[in-house]
Amino acid sequence: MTALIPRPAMELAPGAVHVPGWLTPRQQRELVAACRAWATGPVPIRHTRLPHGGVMSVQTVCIGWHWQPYKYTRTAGDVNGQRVAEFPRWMVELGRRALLEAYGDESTSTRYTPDTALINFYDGQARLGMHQDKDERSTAPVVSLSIGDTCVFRVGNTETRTKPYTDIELASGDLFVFGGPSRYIYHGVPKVYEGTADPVTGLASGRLNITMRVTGLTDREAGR
Ligand SMILES: O=C(O)CCC(=O)C(=O)O
Repeated sequence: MTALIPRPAMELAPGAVHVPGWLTPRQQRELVAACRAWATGPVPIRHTRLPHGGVMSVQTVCIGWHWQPYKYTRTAGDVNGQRVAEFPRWMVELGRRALLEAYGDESTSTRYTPDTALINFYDGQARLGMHQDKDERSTAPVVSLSIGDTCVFRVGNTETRTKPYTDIELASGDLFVFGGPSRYIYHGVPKVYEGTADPVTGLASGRLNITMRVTGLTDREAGR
């Protein structure tokens, strides 16, 4: 067996922190099992339809709040009209631990209460173009967890979807947090390295990415 070389945590820009290998194999397996269940319903995983035609190559299922370009609702009007699954308490705790790991700030992490997660599945051909996560009313950090195939994750700037950017690899178990001055960085996934997943996670192929966010919305404001 080849010895794994530990990869150090790295701050790519103020507030944008990459923590390689943060999730244990067991946690990855549990997350894969949970995501597999959410992918079946109440709102099944789908290729999101874009407003001007076309569909995203990534498949997405949401919990807590349903995202579609460019809004959050409790029910999935663009899929089957059902209310999305609840955002579980254990996921809030996981988000808090992730934030503590990335920023080392106890008071910020204990107040962090994500209420939605976008769960993306990438097969070998799927990509995600450069975009900002800006449909949330809250400016709280985004916590991203990766499982399965390694990908190239493009970390851009807050002004433009083009250069300057830095390409890093996100492997199975990696944590990436972006908040503070980096909350609105453009980012994307230009490549997935097919077949690099370790089946020990329960994901035989493809890449799973979970981004936890704080919508800052209430049911009344969202109208549902
Ligand atoms: O797959 C990733 O690592 C990023 C996902 C992402 O940017 C998003 O869901 O908005």
